[in-house]
Amino acid sequence: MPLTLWQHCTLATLQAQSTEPYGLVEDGALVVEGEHLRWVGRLADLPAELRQQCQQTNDAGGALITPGLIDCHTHLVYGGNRAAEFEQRLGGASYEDIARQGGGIASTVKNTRAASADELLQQSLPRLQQLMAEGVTTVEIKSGYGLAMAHERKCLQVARTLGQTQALDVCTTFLGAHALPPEFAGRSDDYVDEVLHMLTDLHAEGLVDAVDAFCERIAFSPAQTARVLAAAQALGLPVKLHAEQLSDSGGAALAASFGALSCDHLEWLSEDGAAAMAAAGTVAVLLPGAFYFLRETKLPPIEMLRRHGLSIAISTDCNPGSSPCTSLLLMLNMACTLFRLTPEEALAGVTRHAAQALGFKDRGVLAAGRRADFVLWNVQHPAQLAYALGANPHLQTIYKGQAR
Ligand code: DI6
Ligand code: FE
Repeated sequence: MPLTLWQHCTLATLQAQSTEPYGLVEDGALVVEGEHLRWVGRLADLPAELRQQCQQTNDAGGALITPGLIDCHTHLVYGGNRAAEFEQRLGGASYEDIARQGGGIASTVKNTRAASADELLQQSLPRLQQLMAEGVTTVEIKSGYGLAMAHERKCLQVARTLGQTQALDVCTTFLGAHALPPEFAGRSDDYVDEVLHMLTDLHAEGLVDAVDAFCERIAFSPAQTARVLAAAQALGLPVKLHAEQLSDSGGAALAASFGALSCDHLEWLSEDGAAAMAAAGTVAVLLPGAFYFLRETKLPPIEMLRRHGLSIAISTDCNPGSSPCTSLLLMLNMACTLFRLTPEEALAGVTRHAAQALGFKDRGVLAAGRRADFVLWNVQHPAQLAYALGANPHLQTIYKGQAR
């Protein structure tokens, strides 16, 4: 297979074992073989023999190169928008008030059900392209605005179509247990039965890569959540959980007991929850966009996450109600300014740790043998990626070894 050399660049490899911050390598070089990285290091250390085998040499023009960014938690396939609800909230109504009055997620469910697959695709594609314009090469997309077999199927199929037609990897997550649909009002246990039924069928159709639920007082109880996670486990599917976003319901410890890949939000996480996550190797996914957009004041317990040695990932949570956001770079900034993460932690949160939150071992760092997904940036230092607000210093994305 032909080899391609990239030189004249600084590498932020994000390798965990590096002694340099960000795994920085000055005067770096990458050798790409097919869809993978064959060699990563200082140009001066590139073995002459390997250099001779490179049929093509690309000058990166002094760019900073990072791994391709990974957005590990989105709900980007949905119909309509909730700008009117944004106005209501600015007038004083709370997110939970609106949800209880039948707005919130339920209003997006109405619009998502009314949209055809093609309409959903047309509405979702620009959001995906905005993420891609900032170097996203892997994205997770959840269902959860259909809440009935045909509509959950339609949303997951749209997500699959996006992955097949765009130059990035899409992982799907079934979030049937996102909210109670109106036709099941007062019958939440019956709806959980239906969620299990949908999961079985949609999994059999190859539409489900992982399973998530919203464990919250306005959504599903820990006992109901446990039923969903157990069903996923029985099918051999990895699980994730929206946990402790608005209250501490013990969801994180519950998800950890199922070996969850990640628990997400976590503003109200308890010490016991953090300990259970650490023991299970569960990633803590923080969503500063939702914190910001809902004007929350309860910060996720960052020091506690650090003390337990948890991997911290950062994501957009791209959704119409709590985080209508399609900029992972903006999330880097908010993770630092709002949550006091370091820029290095934030960047690891959208690369190495985001890969871990999706169960990928082949990406998220620049290292030999990993996927050749990387981004060239017009910055001198990786902290600049978290520092600037609203800038997009993206130059070029390489996905599976190919310019995108
Ligand atoms: N938590 C969230 O922040 C989103 N879903 C969830 O479980 C919000 C979804 C929405 O408001 O549409
Ligand atoms: Fe979410």
